[in-house]
Amino acid sequence: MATGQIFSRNTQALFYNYKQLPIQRMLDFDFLCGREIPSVAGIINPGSEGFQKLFFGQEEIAIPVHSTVEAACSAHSTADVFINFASFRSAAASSMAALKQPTIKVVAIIAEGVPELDTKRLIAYAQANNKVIIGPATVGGIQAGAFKIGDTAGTLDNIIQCKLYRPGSVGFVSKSGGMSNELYNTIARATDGIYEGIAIGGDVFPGSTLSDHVLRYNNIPQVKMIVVLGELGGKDEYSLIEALKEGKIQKPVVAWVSGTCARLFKSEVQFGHAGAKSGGELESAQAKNQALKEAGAIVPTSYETFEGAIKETFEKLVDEGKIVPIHEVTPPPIPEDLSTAIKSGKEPTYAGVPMSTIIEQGFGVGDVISLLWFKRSLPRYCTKFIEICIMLCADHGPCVSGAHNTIVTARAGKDLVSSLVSGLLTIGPRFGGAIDDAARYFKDAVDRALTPYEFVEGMKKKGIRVPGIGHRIKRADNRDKRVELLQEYARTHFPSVKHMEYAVQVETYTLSKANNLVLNVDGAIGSLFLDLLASSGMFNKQEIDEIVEIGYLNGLFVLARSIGLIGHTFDQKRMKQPLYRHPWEDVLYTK
Ligand code: Q5B
Repeated sequence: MATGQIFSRNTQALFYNYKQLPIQRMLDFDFLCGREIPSVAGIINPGSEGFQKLFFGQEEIAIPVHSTVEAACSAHSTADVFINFASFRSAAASSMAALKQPTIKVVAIIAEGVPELDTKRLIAYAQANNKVIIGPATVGGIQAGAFKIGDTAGTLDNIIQCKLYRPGSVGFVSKSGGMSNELYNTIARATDGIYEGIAIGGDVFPGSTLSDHVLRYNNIPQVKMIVVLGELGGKDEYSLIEALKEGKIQKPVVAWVSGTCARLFKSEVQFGHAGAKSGGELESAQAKNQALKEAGAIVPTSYETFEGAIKETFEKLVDEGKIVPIHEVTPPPIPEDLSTAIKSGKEPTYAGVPMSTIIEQGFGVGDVISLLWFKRSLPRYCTKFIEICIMLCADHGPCVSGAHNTIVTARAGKDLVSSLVSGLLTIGPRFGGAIDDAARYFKDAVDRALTPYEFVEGMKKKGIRVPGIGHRIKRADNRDKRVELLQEYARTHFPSVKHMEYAVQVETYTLSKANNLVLNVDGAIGSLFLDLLASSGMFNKQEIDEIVEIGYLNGLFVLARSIGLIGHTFDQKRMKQPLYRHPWEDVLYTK
């Protein structure tokens, strides 16, 4: 068991089993506390991957979803808390998987009914590996103003009432999660509030005990006094009593063990928790309260006088100057329904950048593309490059495949959208849609350090034409001006043009075979975009691989050529061109 702090304002958790409400409550709490980063780094939802949209304050965020514990831990190496919302059937296996991850230090198990043998195995593993388990059968815990587990402390209203958005001076531990909510309220009334509160859970074998947390609180300087709420059944409180007797706890402990009413029943009583049964005399609330008192804890005479005892202890510490009254802060107002608030009148944003900023700061369409496609603001030389691609690919005359289809469609009397779409549908591996494949193959060849000869001949053996090489009308002696302009811009502005230079070497080799095998506009954009991704410092390796794998780059040609195709549609309509019929002799047609 750890000896001090287990949470902070930077703590991030992995959340097992997607449950929207408790995750959103954690994020709302973060907002209330003014945290800078969300407390949930990732979600593990067995069998599915992707992202879940949630709100961090009024901002929409996408939390990554992973299909396994291992994948989540390797993607979020700084997340050290694992919040397990698995059912009692699968909680043990998933908790063990989490405990085995070196990055995970604390595992909170919410499920009730986890088999005791499984829990004992988890406890043994955690103890041997210096990890903390909170639960099973718990609501979790909270460090005020810093981090909260799942549904702990209930609604935002309750959190505000209990002043849990900022730290106080009291370390609190209880068995019951429901009663911990009650005590957060009581403590907020009687003192300056909670520093940390943990509900260890109501099972017979809790992953961490009351005394584990009390001993921890004893080592946390911000905790000035400790409040404990135990319950009848089991002997957990006795380890706390031993620690008190041995002088291991120097801070005042105010404790109450609930369940004194059990004596009113003639037979053994089982209360709500698996561990809360009257058992033998030693396990009775009366015996435990008496033993706690004898060991030096401050024990009231009844639950009703518990609050008074807490208040008195707190005030004594204030009088002694051991607690300096804290400076109150006002939490930010949280709209009751975040999604409604966002819909109603808030300025639209592109990847978090408000429209007004985009206009006021003179952003261009390249900036807008970088925000909407790549979800980040790229340096101006990159966004200018995107704009150059769009401008240079907007049109290549009326006779290229796409324009031809658009023109035929417009002349058949179809509307703008049909004409445009007809042209766009032509974009593919031979016409305009070779950018992604060019990037894929050039990247692979550069990564594997293939010579242009090895690369081109390797492609030939596989029967694949090199994407980005070859053109119907461009030749070695009739270069594509667009390619030259792109190369010139990149050579002047990019930190590195390694991939483009490789593509040029490939071109030198293919031109030795046929003089139309030039580096074409798709190949130039594909190779240069690899250089932009790799040398701008704005993308990590995984992101670059993802962009290349998903295939973002044909989007540049699609977007650009839409401009030209729309123009061709208008031209045909304006000039009232009749139905098109293709010359028979130009089509290979066999019966
Ligand atoms: N050969 C573009 O072919 C084209 C080869 C090759 C190795 C190659 C062809 C190709 C890769 C795809 C690509 C984008 C179909 C082009 C664009 C936008 C545009 C369009 C516009 C605009 C042209 C003759 C001989 C054969 C072939 C060999 C050809 N390409 N070998 N690697 N890449 N390129 N597409 O002229 O021995 O005789 O059998 O698929 O990058 O679309 O302006 O129109 O802005 O609108 O029809 O610029 O290169 O040549 O098929 O008769 O082949 O060369 O194996 O050898 P062609 P083919 P052999 S930019």
